[in-house]
Amino acid sequence: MASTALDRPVYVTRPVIPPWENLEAALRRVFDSGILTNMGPAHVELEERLEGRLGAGHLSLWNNGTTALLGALSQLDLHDQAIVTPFTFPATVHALSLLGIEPVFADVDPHDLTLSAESVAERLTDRVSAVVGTHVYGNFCDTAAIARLRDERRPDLRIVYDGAHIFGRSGPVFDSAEAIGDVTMLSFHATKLFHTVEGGALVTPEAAQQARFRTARNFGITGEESVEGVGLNGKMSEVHAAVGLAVLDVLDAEIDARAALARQYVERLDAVDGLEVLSGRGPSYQYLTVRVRTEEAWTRDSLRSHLLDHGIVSRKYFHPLCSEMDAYRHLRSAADLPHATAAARECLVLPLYGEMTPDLVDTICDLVDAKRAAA
Ligand code: T4K
Repeated sequence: MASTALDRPVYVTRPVIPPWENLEAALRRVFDSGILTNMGPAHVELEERLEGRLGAGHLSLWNNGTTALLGALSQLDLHDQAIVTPFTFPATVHALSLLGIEPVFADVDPHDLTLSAESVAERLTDRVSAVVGTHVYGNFCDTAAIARLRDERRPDLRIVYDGAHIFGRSGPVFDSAEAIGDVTMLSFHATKLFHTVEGGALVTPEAAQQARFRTARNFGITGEESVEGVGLNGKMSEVHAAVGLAVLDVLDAEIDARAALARQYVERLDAVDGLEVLSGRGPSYQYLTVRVRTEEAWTRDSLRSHLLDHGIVSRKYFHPLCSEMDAYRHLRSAADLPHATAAARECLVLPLYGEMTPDLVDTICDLVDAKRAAA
């Protein structure tokens, strides 16, 4: 067994920190220019460079993923209800609630844990104005099936994706406009593979919609004396954009480092009886997720505690389900979500970040092996 004497807790992730000289130069350019926010040169450059990596769609930068989602939903003429996955970060459902849209939970696909198109079909009534799915651990929802459902049953239905985890894939983010839906939100939080410390973006297939989102993130202002519609302050500062540019310069190196570590993890963990490896085979290297089914002789929680005893801080993304949270558990749709409920009890995200050493991955895998052997 590799040494388990760690000099600090090992967290589920560590932010990508570009070389200090690069950061310093990027920040110096911002402060020397005197333009600190309101879509300055760093912001413009970052939007262009990020859009260049998308493969499809038009991008607007925002100050975090949650505001971006809120801004997007506010521009889609939603009313009454939206079908949403419960297996997501609270921000996805909160954004609907904050706009007065009642969430209707649908179950997830038992294999990739994204919103199940079948379950959406069962809950689709005239009261539903949107479907909001989350791409989980870098796996996309079945965007084609959800688009088919809209085309066949409700051409007016809005399709929104929470893609907080999907930027920073090797290769383009989207392979078609359909994969974007009406809009996809991205998060650039410090814990994401690509980050701007705090930040986010909206991607939409239409340039006209991109323009509407850009207006909405700046209070609805369209000119010195004109304000169109209702908007908010969703602008990313020049400081955050400059950090993003420096992170972008080292992003491919980070992806390569994580891909190598993930290969090592997958090779070792695939051999562990009663453990499924859910992510880590690319093209996304945001998370390395494993699953221990409740019928096994060991549990996800006992594995988490064992790792924690040895200084390894894994995370239960996403637990609790949003449908189990105080704000939502009273809803009728919060019951009877068997696949999401199982996922929330069985999934564990293990540390994955470029700075990790192969020895550390071996140590973690040894701990998993030891826990399994003791079960
Ligand atoms: N939708 C989905 C599906 C999301 O996952 C998220 C965010 C959103 C929407 C909302 O997007 P944003 O509005 O945030 O852009 C973290 C992040 O705060 C959150 O952004 C992220 N999802 C979520 C999955 O993870 P916590 O509560 O787990 O964060 P925290 O502080 O416990 O960080 C996790 C670990 O990362 C820590 O144990 C240590 C390490 N860490 C963290 C930070 C912030 C660092 O090493 N350095 C750092 O600066 O939510």
